Amino acid sequence: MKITNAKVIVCSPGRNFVTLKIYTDQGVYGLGDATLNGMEKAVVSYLEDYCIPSLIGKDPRNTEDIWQYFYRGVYWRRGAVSMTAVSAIDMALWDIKGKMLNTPLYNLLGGKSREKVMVYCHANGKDLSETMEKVGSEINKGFKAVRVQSGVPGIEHTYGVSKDSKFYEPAHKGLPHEESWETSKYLNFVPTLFKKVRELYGDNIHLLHDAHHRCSPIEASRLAQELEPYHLFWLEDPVSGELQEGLRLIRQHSTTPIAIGEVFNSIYDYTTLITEQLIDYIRMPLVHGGGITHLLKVAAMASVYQINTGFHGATDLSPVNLAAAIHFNTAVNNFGIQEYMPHQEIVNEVFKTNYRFDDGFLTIDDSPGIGVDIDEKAALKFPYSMARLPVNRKTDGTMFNW
Ligand code: KDG
Ligand code: MG
Repeated sequence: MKITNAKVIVCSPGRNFVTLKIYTDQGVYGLGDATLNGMEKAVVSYLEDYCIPSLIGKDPRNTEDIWQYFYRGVYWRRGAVSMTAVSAIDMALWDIKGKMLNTPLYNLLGGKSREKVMVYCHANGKDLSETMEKVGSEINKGFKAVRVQSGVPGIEHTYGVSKDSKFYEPAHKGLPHEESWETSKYLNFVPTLFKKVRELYGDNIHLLHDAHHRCSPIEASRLAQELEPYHLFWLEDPVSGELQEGLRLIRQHSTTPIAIGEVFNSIYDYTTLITEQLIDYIRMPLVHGGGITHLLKVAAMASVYQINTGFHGATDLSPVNLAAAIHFNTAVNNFGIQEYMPHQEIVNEVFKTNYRFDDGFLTIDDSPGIGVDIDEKAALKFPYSMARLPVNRKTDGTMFNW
């Protein structure tokens, strides 16, 4: 069996998505998500100019060898752009494998460990009272776990708060726009936010929060400690991922569970954090973390240390990634939770999906492979539209983490 061709499809039904389609001499094709928010074209170029020419003629069943070819075989390894390309290739090959064997992807990953996967949604509002309303409406939709973000008094922009009340989309058309930030105001406010949620909605709902890389280790330690009475499911990205030692300080001060790694792209980003048990959840998604082949290894390593998965699943990860993640989450023993931000309706004009949300859980049907298809004609109606993630400055103008 041979790979005969591959192409990259870029479309923008409401937001940009990059999809890799790999063709074989058996008439079966596979799809992989290659979307890297705000850097889409860099991945397109890496795939088209460097990867696809080397893929042609390879046997698509050799997922391990092809993964190693594009990772170990490459001198300039890792990095978000190249690992997103590797992820897309890997995902598409597993899709082909499932289709060839006429079985859903989860059967190739160990079969079902569970029937459905718990997801968390986002609730956010411009202030405390709007956020409380949103939490209530998400609980009414059946969600068992809610990520709570709120506008902070005295700060102009806060991560995770929608400009319009329907959905949260951090990328803006054109060049990056600038946001402003003050950590001290944020730190003073967040414990009040969670106190209020627990007062209004009780203890039977899982609560999550994303600090989005904006605290120093000692600030994050204070936040994690002050949130302890509200028993968070997790505190996400309390410090920036590069500073792994920072997680040690947080651990020394708090029992709030920690999730990290939506911007990671290799097992080497995780080895210290896993083996020293400095974290509780793996955020690195299939689309940026080397695909199924690599995440199976990361999840296996994490499982030894009783660390669970909690994959990134914002709307900038395409339905192909989400479906692949549901298969993965259905199969691995140490599944924790899956982030779920439903895509806009218009996305369904391009992607034909095979998953279903019901009462706080996602399930996947038995279509072979990943089970998502792309309507290329429909995709043509939505050409790429330049959009970038924001940049962030402290209120005195100092460049900061977004
Ligand atoms: O493109 C960036 C977003 O995916 C990211 O900011 C979302 O932090 C995020 C999350 O936890 O969903
Ligand atoms: Mg996040």
